[in-house]
Amino acid sequence: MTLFDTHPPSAPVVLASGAVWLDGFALPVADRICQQLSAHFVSRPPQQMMTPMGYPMSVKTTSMGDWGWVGTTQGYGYSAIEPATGLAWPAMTPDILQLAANAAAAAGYQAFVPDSCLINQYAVGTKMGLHQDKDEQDFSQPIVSVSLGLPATFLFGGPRRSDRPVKIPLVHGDVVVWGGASRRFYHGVATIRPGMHPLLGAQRINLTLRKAR
Ligand SMILES: O=C(O)CCC(=O)C(=O)O
Ligand SMILES: [Mn+2]
Repeated sequence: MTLFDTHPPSAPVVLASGAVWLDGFALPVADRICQQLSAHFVSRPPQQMMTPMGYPMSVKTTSMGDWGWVGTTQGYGYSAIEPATGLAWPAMTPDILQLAANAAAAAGYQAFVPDSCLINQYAVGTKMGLHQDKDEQDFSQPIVSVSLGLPATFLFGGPRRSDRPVKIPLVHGDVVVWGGASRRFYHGVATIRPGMHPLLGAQRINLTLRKAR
């Protein structure tokens, strides 16, 4: 099922209990955040993490904050150190922290203070399979997911992998927040189609903000 044939919807869209799509919520700060990301990429270029099965993930990732999400053949989890450089992750920028708190509040989650910002870089032709975010310690905290650059079809399912996902057409500046009853719902991203974004070119960038510890 496709939720909407045309973008944008007129108001925040409830996707499931505890899950909200905030259309264009990040637009006022998107330019600034894109500049901050390109500065971050100079010293911390996104890397292909590994799956436990020993395959490289198609999406490249880097992080900001106290904890960075890492994938190795030993498994998935959070690390205070970037594996490629042996360095601590740079702090989250104030703009990103504020956007996360504001989006969470708009979705009904007050006082959200993430300690991890995973930055996913999708080239054309890459995707992210259905999965649950379950490496965090406190599932009472929501997830804030910011989309920048090329459009993507976000797949938002249910508590079981077999639950049929809804297809959400995300564009630059959209934010999805999920928590509460849907905190561990399966989700993923369909293959990114060719295109050219005026600010970011032929890529999509996703920020996934979480409280890891
Ligand atoms: O790119 C997205 O929109 C989702 C990313 C995601 O689910 C993840 O990194 O866990
Ligand atoms: Mn996820």
